[in-house]
Amino acid sequence: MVSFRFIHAADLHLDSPFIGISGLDDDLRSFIQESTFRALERLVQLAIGEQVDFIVISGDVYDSSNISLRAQLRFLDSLNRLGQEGIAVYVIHGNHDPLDSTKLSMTLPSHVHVFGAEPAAVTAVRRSDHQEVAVIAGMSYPTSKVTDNIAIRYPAPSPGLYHIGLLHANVDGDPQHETYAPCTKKELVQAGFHYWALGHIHSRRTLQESPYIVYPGNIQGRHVRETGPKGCYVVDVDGSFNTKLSFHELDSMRWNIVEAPIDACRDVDEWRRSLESILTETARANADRLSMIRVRITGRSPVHRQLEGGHILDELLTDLRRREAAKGKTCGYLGCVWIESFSLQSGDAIDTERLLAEDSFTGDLLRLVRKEQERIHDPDGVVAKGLEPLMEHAEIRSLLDEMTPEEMLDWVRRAEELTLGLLLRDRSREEGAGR
Ligand SMILES: [Mn+2]
Repeated sequence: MVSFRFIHAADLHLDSPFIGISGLDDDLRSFIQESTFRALERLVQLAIGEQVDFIVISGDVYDSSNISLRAQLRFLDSLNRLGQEGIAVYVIHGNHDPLDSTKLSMTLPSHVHVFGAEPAAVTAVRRSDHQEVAVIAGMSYPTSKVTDNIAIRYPAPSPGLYHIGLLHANVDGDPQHETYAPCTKKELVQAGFHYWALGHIHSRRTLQESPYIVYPGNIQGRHVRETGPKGCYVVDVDGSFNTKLSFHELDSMRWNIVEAPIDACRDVDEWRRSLESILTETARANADRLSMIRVRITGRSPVHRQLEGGHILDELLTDLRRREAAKGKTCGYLGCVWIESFSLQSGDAIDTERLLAEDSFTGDLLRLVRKEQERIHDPDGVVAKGLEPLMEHAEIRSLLDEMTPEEMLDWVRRAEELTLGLLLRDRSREEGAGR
């Protein structure tokens, strides 16, 4: 048996439209819309630089089943360049780009193998001497909704070669993602493959190391719920099938959530300066990419009241963006820090622990709110009941459905903060009047 090297990538989501990011000018918008292609470009360069024998792509090459010609041509161009280097490419399609997608039918070069709608296996060879090194099994989604367990239908491994399974699936039913091609980790282990090259879940995770069961994550984060480095794995397999993975970043724009606490700040300007130093630090640590940032304003101090009322945050946001947009035009946006939004989660200088223990209307209310925060998804809870009328509107419903539990919780916390503010203001007035 001989050693070889391959790249495992997934979820390229080429030509993601990046809608819903506000405040962008045309230049910055096109930089961002180019980012999935730039990540593909970096993937090609990595494959050539690392001299890999082949690449496997585990589904969702394209973002939408209405595939743009632009995305198809850019992908084809990359494939051709890999072909010139003798690097074979094995592809499955997933729920975003199933086989029945609308696209121009194109003849793909012979070094590219796209798996069909039934599980099948092909043999991969080493680039330098054409020795057979691996058996690659896979299946593309025929339509966007594959709800049966396809992994158990993959061809059984034969002795001798290293076995790689390409699978676009939700393994062990991660509730945060749509359940397509459901299967369990146990079933994958029992299949007898050496490496399950997964796609679908966009956060990078290794479910198991023996055999390897790996989600490399997508190659470019697309929104604030896809934070952190994005890229692919270079996988080295030695003559005894020992497998070694190394992660390589491919993203040119990275999503971050940073905290900017107000606790230690006496006034807004002091907080603004602390924010500036956070942004400077982020820029320094991310000199070769654009940083997209959601700033979570946390902590308790009188600064909260100033940030909440008026237009301070709006105006600060406009100014910081204007500055970065100007800088970006000279440096091509690499090293720039763009604030996606401020998320105000701070509060007044209130002792909530004391209020929670208090026998009063405010105490009762606070205890109720805390209880409801814990059962935020309970259909009988106050939050779900309160949202019921909104859920009857299709568009609002789809927006609400997209919210993460954390975002939902942020709303409730904010409601708590606003209510407490009003109640305590009234209380201090009454106390003032009674004196
Ligand atoms: Mn995907």
